[in-house]
Amino acid sequence: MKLYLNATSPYARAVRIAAIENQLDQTLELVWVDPWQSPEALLAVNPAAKIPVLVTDAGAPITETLNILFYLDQQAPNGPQLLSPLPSHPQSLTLLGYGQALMDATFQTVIARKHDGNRADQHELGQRRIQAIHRLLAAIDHHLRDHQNHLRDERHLTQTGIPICDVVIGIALAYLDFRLSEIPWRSDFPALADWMESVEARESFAVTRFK
Ligand SMILES: N[C@@H](CCC(=O)N[C@@H](CS)C(=O)NCC(=O)O)C(=O)O
Repeated sequence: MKLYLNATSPYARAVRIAAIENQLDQTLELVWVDPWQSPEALLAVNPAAKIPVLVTDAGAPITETLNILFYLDQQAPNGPQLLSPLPSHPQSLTLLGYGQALMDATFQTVIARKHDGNRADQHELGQRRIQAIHRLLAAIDHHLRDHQNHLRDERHLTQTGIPICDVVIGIALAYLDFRLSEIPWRSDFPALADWMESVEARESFAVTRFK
């Protein structure tokens, strides 16, 4: 399998982490590209000119991060590592959606600033994105604690895997630290900061750190 990626994309990092957690990273050839240059090799597999793209061994390009994560989980030699408690836990889907939205709002803020400077934040759309980030952090903090309690009750937390919602939320928070470090989410939400410490300690997070 081939993965088209760059080093600073939170979406591509989610795919790398899913590959490691599913023991598939050795089968993954990394193809480093700059999507903003629209290179021909990328356009050939994704007309949207976005990364990540996973090309399967049979040559099928898969785009959109969540699609790729679902595919990788199905390929895991020891069974799915990210999706296991998902079907019986709608809260996992709530958290996955909020985590994805946090990643999107943060990434769009970064890109808007890159193009329009800090005045991008003053426009109505910029304001909406920043407000969404703050609301999403509060909602994730609240729902994550609730979800952890449920999982603990049902002994899911004794599993060694990590749920897909934790991967996406962990990367969204790491991306906030990397690009919007002025948002003081750790002091606003100390329980979330504690949770993040255990997620960041995983090898899959450590070896894919943003740089
Ligand atoms: N919805 C997509 C978002 C992917 C995305 O926005 N990737 C960025 C890099 S972090 C990109 O390639 N941007 C290039 C562009 O928008 O032209 C996903 O979930 O994979």
